[in-house]
Amino acid sequence: MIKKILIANRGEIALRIIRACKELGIATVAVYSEADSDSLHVRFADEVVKIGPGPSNQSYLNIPRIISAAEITNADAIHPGYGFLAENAQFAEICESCDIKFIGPSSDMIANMGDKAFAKARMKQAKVPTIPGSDGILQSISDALKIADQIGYPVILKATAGGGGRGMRVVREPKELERAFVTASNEAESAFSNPRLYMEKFFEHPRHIEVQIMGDHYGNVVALGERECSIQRKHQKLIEESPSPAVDDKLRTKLSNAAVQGASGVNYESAGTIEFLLDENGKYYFMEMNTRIQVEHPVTEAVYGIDLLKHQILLAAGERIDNMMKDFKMRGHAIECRINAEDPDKNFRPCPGKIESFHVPGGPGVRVDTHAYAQYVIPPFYDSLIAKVITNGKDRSEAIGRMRRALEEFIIEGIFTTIAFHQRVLQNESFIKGEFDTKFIEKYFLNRPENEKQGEKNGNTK
Ligand code: MV4
Repeated sequence: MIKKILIANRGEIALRIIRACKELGIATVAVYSEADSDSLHVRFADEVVKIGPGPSNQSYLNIPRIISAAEITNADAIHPGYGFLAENAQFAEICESCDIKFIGPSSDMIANMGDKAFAKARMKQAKVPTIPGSDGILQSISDALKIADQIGYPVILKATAGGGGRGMRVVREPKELERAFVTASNEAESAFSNPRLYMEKFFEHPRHIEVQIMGDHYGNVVALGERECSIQRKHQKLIEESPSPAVDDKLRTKLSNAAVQGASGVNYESAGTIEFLLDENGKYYFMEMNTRIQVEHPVTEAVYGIDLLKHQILLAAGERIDNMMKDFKMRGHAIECRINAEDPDKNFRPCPGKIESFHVPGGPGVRVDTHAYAQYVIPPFYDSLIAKVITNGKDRSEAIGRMRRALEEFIIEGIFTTIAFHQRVLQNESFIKGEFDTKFIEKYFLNRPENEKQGEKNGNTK
């Protein structure tokens, strides 16, 4: 059994992990940077270790300091949360060799799924539908031209070491391909020290839908429904919901079976996510697998009435799926709005600083995950997520109504936030109808002059 967990993270997710540990009777160790002394994860942990200055590479990304903190405090496991070291195969491997349980899949699994072309090949082997494209890595520009010719333009070049939208180039005609190949490859080399690319047919208006899966150490995998993640800006998700308005029971069964088949096929254990692209005709294709607990996990928790963090920890301790996750059923609808310390009128520029007043919404069907409070100072070194508001209700319309009401109650003074922006999205007719794709925010809410008419019609009057 796991007795003490070190949380190698900060912010709301560190607090979320501490909460799960407390309910399981597991002791907690928080690590923190000099910029985070006043953060709530430091206040609520049983033990704390200061690991370095504010910048992440000297603190939350500093592997030796985190491992030392685990050894000093005798922690028997590390939870990496999301971001930072959560999908760093080398970190997981070091934990393994130090006999510290990394709460997540094996380092080999992280490395394999982190290689996007390889992950895709494994899913194809497991008979999960994949997007037409190259079989693995593109060997040369002439190879790329030949494959693009076969699948037809437009195509997209993706860095195999990328993911989450980094290192991609859309190519619409053969004459653009060489340049795109060279720039994408150079970008991938400097960002990930790996220039290798693969190619796919490019879909213009896809939805991004992901399936939550949980796997135990004995080969059992379950799927916990889908999350609709199409409402995003520059690959940063803004709103997620479950179920997806585009997924009916029949499609859900197909997506879930595909996700279980894929995850079982690679012998996946721990919490994970299979990302699918859903096209305009309702066809779905594997895109990427994420080997971590995700920011948006609460919408799945809300519709299933379960605690994914607790289950992830229990799975790491060797618990069996069938002992703990029997008879769960999706019920109602849940939505999450990510509240960022950003100014939507200034291109979502981050605005760290002091929160003067802070009042959190409540009432039926409302959950707020946050590490912030009145007088808290948001440090400039990290991402700008300050709170997640999750509402649920008997159906989508009740969940949306509750979200509007909750955001009205949410008072944050002293900094700019994305709350008002969310309120505008929640009033948009297409959003309300559930008719949107990954281009939605660009289409209605980014201040492009040609959008002005459409924008006004949809309440975008700022
Ligand atoms: C695509 C795609 C269209 N066709 N792949 C974005 C995140 C990463 N997981 C993969 N992504 C996409 N992959 C094919 N074959 C559209 C996206 C995509 C996107 C691409 C470029 C610019 C913005 C985008 C926003 C959402 C999804």
